Amino acid sequence: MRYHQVRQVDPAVADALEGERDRQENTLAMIASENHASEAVLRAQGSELTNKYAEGYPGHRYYAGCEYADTVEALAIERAKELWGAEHVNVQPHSGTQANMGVYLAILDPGDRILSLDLTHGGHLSHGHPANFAGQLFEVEHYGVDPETGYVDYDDLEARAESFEPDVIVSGYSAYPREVDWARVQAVADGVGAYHLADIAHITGLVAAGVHESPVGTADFVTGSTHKTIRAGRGGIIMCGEEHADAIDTAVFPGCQGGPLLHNIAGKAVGFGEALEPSFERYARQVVANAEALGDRLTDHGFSLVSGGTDTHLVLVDLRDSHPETPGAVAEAALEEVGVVLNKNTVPGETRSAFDPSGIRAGTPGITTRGMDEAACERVADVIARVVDAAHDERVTREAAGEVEELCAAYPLYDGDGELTNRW
Ligand code: DSN
Repeated sequence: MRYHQVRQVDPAVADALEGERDRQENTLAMIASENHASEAVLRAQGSELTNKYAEGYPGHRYYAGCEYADTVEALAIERAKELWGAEHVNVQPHSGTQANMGVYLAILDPGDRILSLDLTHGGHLSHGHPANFAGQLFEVEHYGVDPETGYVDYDDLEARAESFEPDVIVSGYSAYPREVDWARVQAVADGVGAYHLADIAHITGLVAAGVHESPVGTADFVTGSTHKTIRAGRGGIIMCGEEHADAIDTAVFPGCQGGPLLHNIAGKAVGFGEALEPSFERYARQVVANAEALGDRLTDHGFSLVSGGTDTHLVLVDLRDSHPETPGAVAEAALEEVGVVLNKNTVPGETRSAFDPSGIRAGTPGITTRGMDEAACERVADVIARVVDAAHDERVTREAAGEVEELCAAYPLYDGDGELTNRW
């Protein structure tokens, strides 16, 4: 039993942990921000570093006993520099949102201005939504995607930058299926004297593998999360040029965080090491090939994809034309019932609401980690189409659940030794 030590002291939690492992093994994780970390990453995250306080940075800590904490954090930084080619890296942010908070704190004062993509067009809460600290502390204006093409409207971005005069322009998105023109955003930022923050939370792995162009070296600041496409320990990261190093480090600690989560940083170090292996590039390329195959097949089934397709790890489906009676939440629930776990999502020009949106977002990082290829993704698209077409038909649901069970058995998440069976 994997969690026998937990079970001895806490059977209720052990049940939930075993249940979660089974859930991940027996369903298709298609929430675009999720992935499956290796056993080595999980072990590192569950290590004794959980117990250690190490405020400060390697070689400059406030407490004693930090020699191993220093080793782990220095390794994570060194490997991140190799993966993304950044001059300066801070691996302490507890999440992607904390990473963004660190950058804002380093460069903005309350009341300063952020220009970012609208949340319903694919942006993120931490880019200035009124319910988030970023929207509450700063003045925020949004640019959008072109309603016809679904691509970022860079002319709109430029026009708004000129009239709004932001202090920072945020690029990089959470539900945007296309590559971003970092150089174009940087040129706009330079033109209005703003900083450029590129948030690559979703595509850290694609950028590290060279599958997507990198904003590192172009944008002033690059933030990301470390557990999505990059598949390392859970948390965030900030990258920047040497000239901003002190401001960023001070903003993260003591600015907006206390002691770093060294156990998570150990997971980051291990995952970054894995991503430096040549196989990771094959994996990242397959993630995108799988998303394209998924999207093409969904299009064949009559679904409408925002921007008409994808260059990334995700597809964003606008259900309004093909399934006007099926909001995203209904599709999400019906698919969860058959073992396809994805999320309802707003779409550009949303006509419902954030809590009852018109679309679904499906990602391929997780199913690619379990070894799926384009043919398997087409089968998944067939399942999605059948279930969304007939969300309340029990016979369809039963058959689709059987198909998902077959797919999970054909592409098991773990081998007999409990290691990921990632075949890329
Ligand atoms: N919750 C993540 C996502 O799904 O995009 C971002 O923080």
